[in-house]
Amino acid sequence: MSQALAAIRTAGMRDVIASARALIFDVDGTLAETEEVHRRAFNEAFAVAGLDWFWDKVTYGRLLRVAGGKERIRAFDQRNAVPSLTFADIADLHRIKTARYAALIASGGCPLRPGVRAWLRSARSRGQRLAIATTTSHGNIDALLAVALGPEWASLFETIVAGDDVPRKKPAPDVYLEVLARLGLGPADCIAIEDSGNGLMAASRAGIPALITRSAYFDEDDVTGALLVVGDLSEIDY
Ligand code: XBP
Ligand code: MG
Repeated sequence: MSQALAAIRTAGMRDVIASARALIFDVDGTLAETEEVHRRAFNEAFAVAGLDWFWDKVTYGRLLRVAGGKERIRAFDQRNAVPSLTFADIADLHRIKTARYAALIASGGCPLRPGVRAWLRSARSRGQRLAIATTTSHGNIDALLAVALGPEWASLFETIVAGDDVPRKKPAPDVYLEVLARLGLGPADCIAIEDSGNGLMAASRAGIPALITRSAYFDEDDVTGALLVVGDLSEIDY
């Protein structure tokens, strides 16, 4: 597609997005590039628990196809013929990881991706309703956004649905269906903003058109069917 045509398409899609009654944001990889902080928190939790595990970037990139930190730990443990961790062990390990993630974010923060802050501000000025649909936990969302947006961050979002609020994590549509139910809107009234193939699938299965902002770990994901694909939200003058 020529640059001129791409620009026209982006401008056209901008108006489609601006006409939505609600924008539903994914968190990890979309609002901020958090996965390197998650990976460090996992590795620090393994060390605290006395496990000789270490997830390098290649291993973590593969494991990220499994949505959910607990599910990711279980998938890695099951690579052994005889898994070593019980469900309770995994829950305990994930609690340590979540505490490390909060501490890492509090000490170093993780900045919002380019354009995110402007999009949130513009959407609110248009009267668009904002929501979050994520696989991660409420604690992780608060840790990230309290630093990035200040202590009143939650007042920006009408509803926040996290991974453990619904039976099935992405790519199942559950988090998006729950957001729609809470907002009392139909899927065509909304636009999802995502970074991964799993996220696109979850939104699409809920019937919600999705804009993809490419992120570090999901840059190669197949995102066929997305409304629009951008490197980051600053590419659209919203
Ligand atoms: C991304 C995820 C999460 C994070 C880790 O969520 O799949 O599992 O990688 O967080 P999303 P937890 O892109 O939907 O925001 O360890 O809390 O799962
Ligand atoms: Mg994501």
